[in-house]
Amino acid sequence: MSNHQALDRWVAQVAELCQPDEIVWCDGSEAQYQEMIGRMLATGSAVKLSEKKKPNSILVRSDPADVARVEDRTFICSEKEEDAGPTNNWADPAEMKQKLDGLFKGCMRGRTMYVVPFSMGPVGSDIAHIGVELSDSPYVVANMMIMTRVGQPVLDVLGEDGYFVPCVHSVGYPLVLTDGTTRDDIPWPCDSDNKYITHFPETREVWSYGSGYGGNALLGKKCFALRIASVMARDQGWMAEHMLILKLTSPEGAVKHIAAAFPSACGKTNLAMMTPTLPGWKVETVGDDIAWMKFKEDGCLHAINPEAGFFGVAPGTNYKTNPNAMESMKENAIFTNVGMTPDGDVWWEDIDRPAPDHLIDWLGQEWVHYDSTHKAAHPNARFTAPASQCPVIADNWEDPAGVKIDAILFGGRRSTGQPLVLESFSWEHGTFLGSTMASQKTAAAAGKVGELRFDPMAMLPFCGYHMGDYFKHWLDMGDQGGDKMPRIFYVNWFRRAQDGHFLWPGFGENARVLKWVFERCDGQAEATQTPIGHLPTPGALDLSGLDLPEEDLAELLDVDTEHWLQKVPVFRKHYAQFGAKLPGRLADQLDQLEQRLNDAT
Ligand code: O2Y
Ligand code: MN
Repeated sequence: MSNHQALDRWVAQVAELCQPDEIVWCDGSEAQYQEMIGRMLATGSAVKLSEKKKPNSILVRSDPADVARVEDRTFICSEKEEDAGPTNNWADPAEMKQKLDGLFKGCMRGRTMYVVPFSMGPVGSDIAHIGVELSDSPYVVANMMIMTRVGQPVLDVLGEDGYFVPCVHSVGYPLVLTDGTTRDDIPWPCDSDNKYITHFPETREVWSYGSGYGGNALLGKKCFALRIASVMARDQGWMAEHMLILKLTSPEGAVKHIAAAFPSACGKTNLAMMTPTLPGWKVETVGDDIAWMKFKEDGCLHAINPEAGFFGVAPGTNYKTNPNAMESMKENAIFTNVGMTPDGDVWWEDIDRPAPDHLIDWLGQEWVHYDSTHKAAHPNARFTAPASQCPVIADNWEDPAGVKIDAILFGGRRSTGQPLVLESFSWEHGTFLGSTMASQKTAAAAGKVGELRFDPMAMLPFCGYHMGDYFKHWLDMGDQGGDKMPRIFYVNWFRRAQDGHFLWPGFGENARVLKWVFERCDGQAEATQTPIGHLPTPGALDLSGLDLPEEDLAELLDVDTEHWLQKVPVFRKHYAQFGAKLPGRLADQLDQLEQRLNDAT
């Protein structure tokens, strides 16, 4: 029970529907975290890792049918279909509520319903917002305790009548069936044929059924902090974005904060924790996935990371690609769907040590290195780790006032055409760049590898309303902020030469691009105007100590007019789907691009 009558009433209503055996309120304490781990160990949901190798850490293996976010089972249930727009699955809210009523009825029989009051952002920050997740999964509770701020301090801020976003989650595997028969629990309960990840933008609710995994079940993350928050942000005049936030310090000690939107699986966590190769430059992490930005008294946008942990992809993460992520998960971590070595440690593909002769793979089966035909870890295997354990976490990462954002980067995977970096001509042109953002598909997403998929502002799976209205919101924000808005850049670390090699080394060398961005914000670094934006002059990028062939640099900064002219009709087709909701100013931006390209030929 809390002091908040509406909250207590809602908890009682959901309990009446789901019929759990007991209700437990989460206080956010270490003892309660250990209680969740203990419950998972007892039911076989989790395996304890070696205290020597990974202190206070567990491994969890999911059902093979429940391994990732499910975009085709994710619904925006707005009153009007047109408000969900062409990029979302829409469902009628009344019909969906009826369906959910059927699914949730009795779904927690034989289980405990946990009440998880959580703050997205530092507790009490005026950029933060509160949610309450009701879930029947100890795995979800433990993850939420790492990923968000949970417990009594949140209820204290909520007081007697504070606002919270209600989030209901069930794995959909009751232990007592309707006919009264009982069944034993299983390591990863779910209802994989009946997943529904549903959002109600008008009433700002989330109902998630059938999956226990990541973004489907940790409802503070994608469901609240992006889909519902994007609606709140539109209505209240702020921004909820799929962006990392980093703090960049120059050798002279000057600081700028940069937010960056890249599609999923394009290296956001690596950039947020990067170790610069340029002497004297420092990158520190404020957040690796989501940014909430509001105007403050100075007229500038200030951002918080609404999360408190990382839910990062394990495969490919190692001491070369991201030593700070490796250090962050050294202890007090939850690993999901990775391999387990005989000495009780974790292993995954491209970790920086060879596979032992044998291990237990993510399916829980014996895996023998020399004749293995499948991967030891699932490609979407994850680590959950507290952000406070990151060696380069910024000292101000929990500042309730947020950090002033100086620059926004857009980017994606583009093997041709897109230069290493460019700066937009204006906020409006930057909005155009974000709205036409596209990335080549990786093996992680459905579809042909290498195919270009538009992912405006990296929000395609996460915008809770019509994308055309979302573009308008960006323009409105720009109108409000005027010349105090962050500068907007577009970066591409993935351009390839004719022979297929990557032209840019990436990782710590990306600091050279960040330095140019930093200096542009101060009106210092040189740029040339091209039809697609301002590009660094050949001498403006600091390439000292980097053995980059001259022809590679030329190609990285080349603007191929023919390539871009071919893109214009592709952009027009992309824009056409937004119909009358496409802001005229963006259609004008596209016309102006075409004009500039024609003038240049
Ligand atoms: O597969 C999932 O449920 C996780 S998706 C995810 C997790 C952390 C950060 N970003 C993402 C994403 O898909 O963008
Ligand atoms: Mn993400």
